[in-house]
Amino acid sequence: TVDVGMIRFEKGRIYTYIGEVVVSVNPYRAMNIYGRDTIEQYKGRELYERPPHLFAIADAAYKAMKRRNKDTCIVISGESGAGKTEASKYIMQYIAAITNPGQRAEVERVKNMLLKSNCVLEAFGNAKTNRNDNSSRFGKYMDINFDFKGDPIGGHINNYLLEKSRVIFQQEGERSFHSFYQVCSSIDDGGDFKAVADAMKVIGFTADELQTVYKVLATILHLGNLTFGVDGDTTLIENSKVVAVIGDLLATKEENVEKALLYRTVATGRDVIDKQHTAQEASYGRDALAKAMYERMFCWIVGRINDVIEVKNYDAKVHGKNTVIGVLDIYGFEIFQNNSFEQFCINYCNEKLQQLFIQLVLRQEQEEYQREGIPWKHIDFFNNQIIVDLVELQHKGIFSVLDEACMNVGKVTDKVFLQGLNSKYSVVGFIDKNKDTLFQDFKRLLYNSSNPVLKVMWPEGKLKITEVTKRPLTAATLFKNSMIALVENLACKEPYYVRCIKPNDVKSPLLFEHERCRHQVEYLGLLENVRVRRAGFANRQEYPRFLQRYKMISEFTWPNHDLPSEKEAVKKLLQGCGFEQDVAYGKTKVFIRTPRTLFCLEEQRTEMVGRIVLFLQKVWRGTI
Ligand code: AOV
Ligand code: MG
Repeated sequence: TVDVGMIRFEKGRIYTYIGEVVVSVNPYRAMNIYGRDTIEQYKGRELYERPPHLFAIADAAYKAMKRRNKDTCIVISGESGAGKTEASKYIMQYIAAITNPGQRAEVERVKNMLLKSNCVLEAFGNAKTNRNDNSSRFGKYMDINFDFKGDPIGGHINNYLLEKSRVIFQQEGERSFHSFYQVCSSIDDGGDFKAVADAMKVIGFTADELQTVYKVLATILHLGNLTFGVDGDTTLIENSKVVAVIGDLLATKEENVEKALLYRTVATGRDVIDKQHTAQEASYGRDALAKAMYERMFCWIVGRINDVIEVKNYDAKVHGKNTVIGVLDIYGFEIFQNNSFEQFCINYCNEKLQQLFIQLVLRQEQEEYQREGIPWKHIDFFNNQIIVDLVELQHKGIFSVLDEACMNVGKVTDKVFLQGLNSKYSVVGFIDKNKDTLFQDFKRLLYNSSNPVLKVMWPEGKLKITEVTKRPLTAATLFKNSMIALVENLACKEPYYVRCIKPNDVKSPLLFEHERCRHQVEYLGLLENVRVRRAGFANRQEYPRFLQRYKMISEFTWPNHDLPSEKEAVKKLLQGCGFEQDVAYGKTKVFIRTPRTLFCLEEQRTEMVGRIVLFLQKVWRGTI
């Protein structure tokens, strides 16, 4: 399998099928295979009629949605830098290109918004890591809604856990989110600044909203310069000029900023007092503020995009159900020098999706054979359910242990957590990151800003100190719940898979590291995937479609057949060609065991088509 992958990679054939799963190897160079002409070649075609391509899977998902009125989803997985985000963009471009033949203005508007949203979300949610220069630091699931004609009429984006700690800390060789460099116009980010600003304007962000975004970015940068000291019993801000600047940016008084940074208001019984932070607490608060402001702004941006792209004026009673294609592009599996809470969540997310892949690919296959009345023998899988359980099981799972550790205020530290958790991860910061505390004072500060855009980002700041009692859910619990909901959502759609492989660690278009690829093939479960397909049938096609395509290769079916059904006609055709041993006949589909048979059929077809054309030309010229 891996050797085949290598040969294909070296020939620039970056896509390969395992059944209906597309395996994609990152080429690390611009490929001339995404243009208009290629799109035309795949439009409306069946999977095996053209060389493997992302477009074919996008088309399959689209056709299933349109023909059978089914919700479908395209799940893109693979480790960091393997090419998921690029794939998701090509898929969206393809869908945009093949829809709306009538050029309806409203549909064009929606398509434009959906495509433009990518650039905005990448600016704010992606960053350079040591594995990928444009690494997604958030998970993204986008629904595209279609009307009864099969044209996009809207969409919705769900975002998952942004790696906000990047705002205050990056490992060596990494950067913060692209957006910061874009506003500072450093390196080659200056040009992107304009592109992102333009995209935001097109989407409908107002000038005030854009200004607020820049102000939040600037505030976060200034917060990074803020240092605290002590003078006797008093904690103080060492560079108080920065506070004035922040006050300005946040449209609030300088002294309010200072107070929120140095004190927290606590309710003791009925009394409300101001308690001074230690310098350490103040630094913690400053960092929490920077992270929270960024995360909140990111979610707000997603929300604003959703406002604009959400389906409007669609009456299901008149037009029938609007159907959906979901595209999932998450942060891929990653291991760094130091791995923390974020890597733990990201990798858990990948395990969760792997579990879904195992269940669905096996289930789909089994169901299909059952439905079609074809005998099936079970194939064993490595089931990663134990890993998922280890993380998410109630009471016993790592997330539960972590939550428990976080409940025991004061007593439990990261070290205590580690005692119950002998893992490869550095647990430093797990407790804090899971609790994800932001002092209420900051929420009130931002809510009370006279900048209305900033204010809407912080609605809970209107609560009085005595009203805030509920213990918020921890970051891990929120993430776990969102992953469970995501998987449930995907499971009720018809799934299509893209499995991305990263050929090397040096971003080279020339290097196919055998061992590295073998490892990915293994942990992605592709070997089992191949085994299941081999035990079963590589290809299946509905009888009418099959007949339509290959009828010219048999005297029994060309130009017409006189058999009682299309199924009988297909049988006769295949018997006549000597492929009887390699096929099985289901209720509605013919199953072909080896791809070889299919290629033979294709070859014969091509030859016959050539002969027919030649014949017709002769007839035309009157030489016959
Ligand atoms: P990822 O989404 O899988 O990683 P990307 O899609 O960002 O990975 O791909 C990483 C880089 O590989 C891109 O920036 C391109 O330079 C290159 N690349 C990927 N696919 C192609 C392609 N089809 N053609 C040409 N170049 C490509 V992460 O978000 O880090 O998990 O979290
Ligand atoms: Mg990505």
